[in-house]
Amino acid sequence: MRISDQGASPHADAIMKEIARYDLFENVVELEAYGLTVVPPEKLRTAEGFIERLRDAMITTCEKRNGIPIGDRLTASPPKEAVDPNKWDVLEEDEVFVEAATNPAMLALVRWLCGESAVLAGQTWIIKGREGRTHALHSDSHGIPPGGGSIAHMCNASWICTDYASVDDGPTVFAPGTHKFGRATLPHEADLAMTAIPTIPLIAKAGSLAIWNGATWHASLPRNKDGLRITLVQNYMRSYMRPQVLYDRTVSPQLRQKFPELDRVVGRPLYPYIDSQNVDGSRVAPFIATGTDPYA
Ligand SMILES: O=C(O)CCC(=O)C(=O)O
Ligand SMILES: [Fe+2]
Repeated sequence: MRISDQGASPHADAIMKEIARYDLFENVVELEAYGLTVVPPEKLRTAEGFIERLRDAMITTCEKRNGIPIGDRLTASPPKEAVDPNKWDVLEEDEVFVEAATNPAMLALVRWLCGESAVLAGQTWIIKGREGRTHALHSDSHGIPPGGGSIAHMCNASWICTDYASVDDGPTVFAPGTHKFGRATLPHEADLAMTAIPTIPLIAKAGSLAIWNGATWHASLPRNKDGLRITLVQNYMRSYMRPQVLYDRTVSPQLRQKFPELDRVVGRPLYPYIDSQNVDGSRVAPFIATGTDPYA
């Protein structure tokens, strides 16, 4: 018997079918056990040239917004002060960012973690050379106090646009299983060199997607080689969270019409917490449904 065929749990069933369609069961188990998973390019079924277009769009947008030439990504090494400003909210810079935000296999895992009503909450680049930024161990689930560990409140779905072949690439590192702690790092836990928590570097080829429960502790290493590590970071949140951008208000009707899945994932103003004057009635019931169903 296949439980998702029985119709008793419509939200979980719909997600389960997508998980099956894209052969993501191992990824789901990794998300549960470790709080992170890496989906290889073959499972993501992206269009030919997608990851190159995404990579180039980040470079072009950064050059344009920050008024700098980045040059050859295989040799460039700009300081973080040059590439880190203005890195958020790239969705409407290029349609490749919409493709990245609406990849169906990725959304199956986003919805597994944050429910069918998950919303796109922020999108930003990482462009990192030898002088690039590093991070201490942290959780991305900001705003969730200790005790909130039994469900994912947000998740991070990051497109890997250059190979992460070894620690010298300056990759993200993860502390598997820490999503179960349900809290952020304390000061004595955050320093990678000092912490007693075991960590693993993210090793993945360009075109992969790394996705983690926002509560999973992670950090990043310095880059010890020429050229750039390039990543598109995407945050998805449950609808009660306070997203970084109110895409429900900003995304144009034209873009919504062209990309129906974007229309769904950015949503519309939500009664009563976001905009009580301009409510989308069709979103009220799904929002209330999350009170009894974590997959809603
Ligand atoms: O991969 C990295 O450099 C870490 C970035 C990070 O902390 C994040 O995307 O939340
Ligand atoms: Fe983070």
